[in-house]
Formats: sequence, structure tokens, C-alpha cells
Amino acid sequence: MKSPSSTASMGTQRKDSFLWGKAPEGFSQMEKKPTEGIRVHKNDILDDIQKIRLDIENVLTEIHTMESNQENKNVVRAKRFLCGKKKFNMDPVKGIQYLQNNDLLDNTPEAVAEFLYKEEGLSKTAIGNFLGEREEFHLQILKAFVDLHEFSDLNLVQALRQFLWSFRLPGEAQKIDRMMEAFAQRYCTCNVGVFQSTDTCYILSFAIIMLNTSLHNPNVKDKPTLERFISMNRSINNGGDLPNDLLMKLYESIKNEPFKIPEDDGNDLTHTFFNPDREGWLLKEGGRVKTWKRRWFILTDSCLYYFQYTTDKEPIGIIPLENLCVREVDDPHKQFCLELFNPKGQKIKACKTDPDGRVVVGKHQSYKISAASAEERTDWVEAIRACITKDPFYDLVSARKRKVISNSSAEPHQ
Ligand code: 4IP
Repeated sequence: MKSPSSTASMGTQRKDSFLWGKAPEGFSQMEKKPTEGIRVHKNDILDDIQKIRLDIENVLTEIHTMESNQENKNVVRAKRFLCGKKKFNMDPVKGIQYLQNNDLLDNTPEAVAEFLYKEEGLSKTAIGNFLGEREEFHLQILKAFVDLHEFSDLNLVQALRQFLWSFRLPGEAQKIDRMMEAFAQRYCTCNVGVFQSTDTCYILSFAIIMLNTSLHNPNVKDKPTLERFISMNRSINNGGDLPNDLLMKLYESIKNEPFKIPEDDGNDLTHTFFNPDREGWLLKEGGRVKTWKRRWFILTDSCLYYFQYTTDKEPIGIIPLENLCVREVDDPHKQFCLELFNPKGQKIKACKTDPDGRVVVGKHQSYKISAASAEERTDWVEAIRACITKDPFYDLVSARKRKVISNSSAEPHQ
């Protein structure tokens, strides 16, 4: 006879054994059969658990690898993007190409325009040069870029402030023309009825930019009055006059606050010399003392810079080429000479560092420079000629004014 406690322990043992898939001692063959099945089943389940555990581990490792791959990809992408921006600042066309080749920028005018408009750290000079290019794709980018500006309910000075802050106006007349034309069109679309035509808006925009220079450049002694500004802009509204109070508002706004021109990190001297139009060794004759010195010349941004060594960061002298002319000349002592001169016969405005390291005004009536060969001289003369710019604004505006006047005399003004 089993004691109650031993019966109870027997019950527990059976239950445990069933749980573990083992038939406890003292069971008949019939009783043992289902437990065999349970044991097999249990092993299968354990195997499955093991497999699932391995699968989970594999998946976790895969996720981890994917994450770190993704991270690496992101790092590489970010580095490439930065590199693209640097390239852009040195050579905008190459920079954009690089970004597109690396799938970092879509090849649509809208995507490029947005990049130029929103991306930080881009040289505003590079943006200006890129936007001013003549090719069809660039024109579409320029339009998309200008369309990103909202000029509704702004007066022309306010709109110009916004526009001229988003890039630096390039020096080349045709580029300025295209950009200001695009600006005028956008302004007239946003402010229907303010001007009779986009030409009026274009001319007045230039008048405002010139007014800004005249009022705020300390070198301009003769400051234009409001009356002069108004009379300068007579008949520009398709033969009619613009309201005086509009011109007065614009005049006052500029007088009180000059245009802010964006600072440009990429516009320092180091950047200037990165992508010159031409560079090379030449001999230069002194200004007062006519000694010949071998100097490394760099032609860029409408200036001729000369250095003692190719590796020098700071030039010895800078000759702005604006309003100068260049020609081939003969010299009794040196071959293949060219001369930079002022057609008005005045002394050339240039600066140089004197032997004490001070920046002083140059003393040249003209610069005589000798090249190593006839070909080199021709190449230099051509490159300098291409760089020499006259006052681009003046020519652009007078052409547009002539157009407005001839249009308004052809069609009677209403
Ligand atoms: C100097 O002669 C050099 O030719 C200078 O050239 C020149 O200055 C000086 O012209 C001339 O006097 P010495 O070295 O024999 O004194 P660089 O500056 O290339 O050394 P420019 O104006 O040509 O740079 P003047 O005008 O300063 O006399």
C-alpha cells in the first residue's frame, strides 16, 4: 500500500516526466507509446528553436552589416557632395557635372537651380558665372533659379536686394544682360501692371544699381540728386514717365541703405588664382627705373597679376585691365614685346608691393612686357584682349534704352 505522500510524489513525477517527454518508471508499454511521440516532437521543437535562434542571429548580423554599409555609403556620399561643392567653387560647370555623375544631383534645371539657391557654402561668384552662361540648359537653370525668388508686392529695390544677395553679378556684359533680363521678367510676372514692359523694369533696375554705386562709392564725388535720378529715367515706360513717387521711394531706399553684396569665401586671392585664363613667365620692364625683371604672370578676373615665384601666394603687382588696351610693340633690347596702355594717355591705375612690403600705387605710364616667342606673345595679347572689359552696364542699358525708344516711336503710346 502506498502512503498518500508517495502517491502524491508519484503524480508529480509522472507529470514532470510527461512534460519532459519521458515515460516514468512503472508505466506499461501502452502507456509509454504516446510519450515517445512527445519526445520526438519535443526534439523537433528544440531543433526548430535552435534554427530560429540561428536565423535571428544571422538576420541581426545582416541588419548590422547593412546599417554599417549604409552608414559608410552615407559618409562616402557626404564626402563626395562636399568635394562636388568645392569643385563647383573652382569650376562651376565641372562641379555640377561631378555631382550629377555621382548621382548627387538630378540633371534637371529645377534641381540644379534649387541646389544653387539653397545649398550653403557655394561661392556666390561661381553661382553668378554659372547662371550667366549662354547654353540652353543654363538658360533654363537661370529661369528656374529666378523663379525660386518671390517678388510679389515688393518694390523694385526690395526685389533687387533679394536677387543680388543670392549670387554675385559676373563682370561679363552678356552674362549680366541675361541675368537682369530674367530678373525683370520674373519681377513683372510677380507684379503685373507696375511697368509697361520688362524693358522698363530692366532699365530701371540698372539705373538703381548705378545709383547705388554713385551714392555709396567714396570715389564718386558727384552724387546724383533725386531730380537727376528722375530725369535720367524719363520716357523709359514705353515712351511715358514712371510715377515720381515710385522713383522717389526707390531713390530714398537706396540712399538710406546700400545694396549688400554677399561676402564670398571662395572669392579670396587664393581662389582667384586657381583657374586663370592664362599664366606663364614673362619679362617686365620697370616703371621709372627701366630694369627688366622675370615675373610669373597670371591673367584672371580681368586683372594681370605678377609674382616673383610661381609658388608665391601674394602677387608683387596687380594691373586691372579695365579700360586698357594691348598691342604688340618693338623694343631695341627685348624681343616679342607687348604693351599695356591707357588709350586716353593717362597713367595706368595699378598697385604693387614696394621693397618694404607696403602696397603702393604703380608708376607706369604703360607696361612693356616681353614674351619668350612670337607665338607666346600672340597668345598673351589675345588672352588679355579677351579679358579687357569696358563698362558693361553702360553699353547694356544704352542698347535697351534705344530699343524702348524705337519701340515707343513705332507704336503710339496709349
Ligand atoms: C624696379 O627696378 C623693378 O623693375 C620693379 O619691378 C619695378 O616695379 C620698379 O619700377 C623698378 O624700379 P629695380 O629692382 O632695379 O629697383 P618688380 O616690382 O617686378 O620688382 P613695378 O612697378 O614694375 O612692379 P618703379 O616704377 O617702382 O621704379
